[in-house]
Amino acid sequence: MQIKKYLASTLKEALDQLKKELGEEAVVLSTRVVNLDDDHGGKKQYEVIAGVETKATNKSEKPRLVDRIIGDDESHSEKEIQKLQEKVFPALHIDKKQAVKEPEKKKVNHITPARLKKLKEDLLIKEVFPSLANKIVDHLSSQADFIGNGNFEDHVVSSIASLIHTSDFEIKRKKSPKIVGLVGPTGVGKTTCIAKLAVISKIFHKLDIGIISLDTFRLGAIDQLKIFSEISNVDFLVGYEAADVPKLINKFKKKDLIFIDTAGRSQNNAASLKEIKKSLSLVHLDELFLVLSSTNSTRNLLDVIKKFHDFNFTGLIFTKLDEAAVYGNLLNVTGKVDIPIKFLTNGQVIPDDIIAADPQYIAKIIHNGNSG
Ligand SMILES: Nc1nc2c(ncn2[C@@H]2O[C@H](COP(=O)(O)OP(=O)(O)O)[C@@H](O)[C@H]2O)c(=O)[nH]1
Ligand SMILES: [Mg+2]
Repeated sequence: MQIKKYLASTLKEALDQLKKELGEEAVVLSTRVVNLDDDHGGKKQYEVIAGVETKATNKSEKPRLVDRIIGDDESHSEKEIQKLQEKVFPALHIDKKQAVKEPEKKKVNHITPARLKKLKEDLLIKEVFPSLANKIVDHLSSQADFIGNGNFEDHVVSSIASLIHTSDFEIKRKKSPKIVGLVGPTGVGKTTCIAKLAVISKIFHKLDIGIISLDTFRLGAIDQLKIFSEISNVDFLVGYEAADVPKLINKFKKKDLIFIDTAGRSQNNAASLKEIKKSLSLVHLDELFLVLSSTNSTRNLLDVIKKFHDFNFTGLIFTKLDEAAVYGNLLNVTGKVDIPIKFLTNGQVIPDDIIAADPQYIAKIIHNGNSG
């Protein structure tokens, strides 16, 4: 469309002028009375804006709205045309605005539903509880803006780690010895764990260590510790009944750290558990660790936890990580009980095969299935 503005002292004059120039097909787009400033005589004038359809220019078959208006009539300022456009073609104006709008940057979402579905399936294979797998997936969805293609795995590990409760084992030397007891089912690795912790505390932290064994039930249990104490030069005492325990602790009153090893009795033997509990109740324990084998299913672990509940244990030790195939049970258990994991053991070698529990490490082995 060719658009032109006409100014005349009468409306008729203006219309005649535009018809002469634009032809009979010209359409009046707007009329108004304008007061010319003093430089132009200060008189009233009629302003008529009219337009006429033109054939497409050779610039392009279908010129854009802006080209059509601005390109065809240089006598109009761009601003004027803009105003006119808004007034006369409100609908087109909106179209134009939309047409020149910055194309919205497409947000690249790296955590696609398919990827999250695959992650959830993977977590279920690792024997993570469905409710916790959902929690992890939901957490990742809520973090979508921060997750790129390269850091997805890191976010998965962090998300799992955020659900794992661990705490450090304090081994500062104090006036009175720190007393630590270990309880748990038969053969999970309590004695081996004490041997590892005793050697590390003695050799690396230069602490004076004492071990008290209350395991007079299993054949050879005392010999096992006796040989160890001879080799490692760690003092070792045996308690045969509950009443012995305070006396033995008293004998070790100059020590920095005392470990109490308990009988490896079945958690289904309520009488023997009661006996162990009675022995431990006669001394003030700074910490009591429940030792669990990571090769056990979540259900079995939760059953053990239930049976040992009355012991008021303060930390968990997961053993035999080297023998487990999946580690979802570690997450499930810490998700159920608000007790921190203290240590993990991953082999029989004393003292090498023990590590302080760390949420990121545990999350990694849950996700990758590798305790290496
Ligand atoms: N593979 C593996 N074996 C372990 C680990 N911890 C302990 N054991 C072994 O498990 C068996 C029982 O360990 P023990 O300390 O006597 O268990 P307790 O009855 O709980 O005192 C022994 O043969 C240990 O060498 C571990 O982390 N990995
Ligand atoms: Mg033992």
